[in-house]
Amino acid sequence: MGMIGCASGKKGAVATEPIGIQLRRLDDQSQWRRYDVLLSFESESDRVFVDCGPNTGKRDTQIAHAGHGSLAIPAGAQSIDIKLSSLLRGRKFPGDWTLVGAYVYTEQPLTLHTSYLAGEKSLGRRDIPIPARQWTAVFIDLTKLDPNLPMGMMQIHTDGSAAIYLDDVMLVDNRQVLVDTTSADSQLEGWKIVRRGFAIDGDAPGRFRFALDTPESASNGWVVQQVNALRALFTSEDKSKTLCIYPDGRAFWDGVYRPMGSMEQLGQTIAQQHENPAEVQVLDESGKLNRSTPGDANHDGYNECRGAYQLKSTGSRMQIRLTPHTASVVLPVLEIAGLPAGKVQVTIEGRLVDQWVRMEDGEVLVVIPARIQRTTLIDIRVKGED
Ligand SMILES: [Ca+2]
Ligand SMILES: [Ca+2]
Repeated sequence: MGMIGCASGKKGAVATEPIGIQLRRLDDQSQWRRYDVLLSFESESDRVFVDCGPNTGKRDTQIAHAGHGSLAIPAGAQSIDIKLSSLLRGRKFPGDWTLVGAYVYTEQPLTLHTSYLAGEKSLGRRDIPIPARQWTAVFIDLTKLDPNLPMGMMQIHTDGSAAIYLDDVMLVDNRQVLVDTTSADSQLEGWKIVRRGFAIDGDAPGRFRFALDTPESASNGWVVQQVNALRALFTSEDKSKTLCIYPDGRAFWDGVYRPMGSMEQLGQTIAQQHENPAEVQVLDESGKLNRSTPGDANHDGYNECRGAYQLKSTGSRMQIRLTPHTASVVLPVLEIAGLPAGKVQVTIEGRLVDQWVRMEDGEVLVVIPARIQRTTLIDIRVKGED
């Protein structure tokens, strides 16, 4: 098979770099906390840990994900078994590792089916489309693995239509705490959101929990857009889908209010103010209501997808007047663009509010901790440096 010429551009990387750096460069794996390459196929001996049936794999030195070698598995192989129990003998598994997998390369597009096999149990089955001539990550989520199961193997099934190159069999710990305010001693309702394996888990202790699949484990999985002490915003692969969650349990699914937990106290009030948002007036030309944010279906300045009023400041101070259109407005959320850097001070009728965060894009998010029943003045100003 004369595939080598075509693939020359896809060879690993500059040979003098350590493999770890090559891996980081080849894939944007900034979320990984740590990883351990078990098989790099830089030596012949790595081959023995991979069983691909009667047509045994050969070490290839033309195509590599990192370093100089990979394992070339000829067309016709149906199953590629990576013998983790031998590889990891004597080690704790899965321990803190959240993913196990490898990188694969093929000359023709195909779909691989992966799973983890332990005794009679098969777990974490995934179908992974592999594009032609592109090293692709093939990983399995270990976070739901029963630690009492005997150690098994990772199995990759293929229809055998094309040769497959395998490199960098590895363990990964991708656990990432996105926010944890559960121990904060402020008046905020704390929560903790963690990404681990192919899931995002949220916990607002005593109030609600949620679990979201990431795109690796579900075609409509969720991607983190923004997570902070006051809000979490996710989008789905399908760009039109959004999910916005507040630590008090408010949640907006594509702009539809569907709270987490019971929300007995405020649920009905929030549902009403979501349907019929308050009127927001900006005073003294200190800024304006932004009626054109993505997710504001009717361009009234209240963004249904984020459950927040959208404002744009022209200077370091902004005054707004909020008038409920319902019996009361509870915990209104303001999102303010255009404020200069520095510490933000928010007051409502002269009373100081400390529920604000500066987001990555510089916008300021404020949750007004009040029930508003009449026209109310809110003052936002930036005071000096943070
Ligand atoms: Ca290699
Ligand atoms: Ca709107």
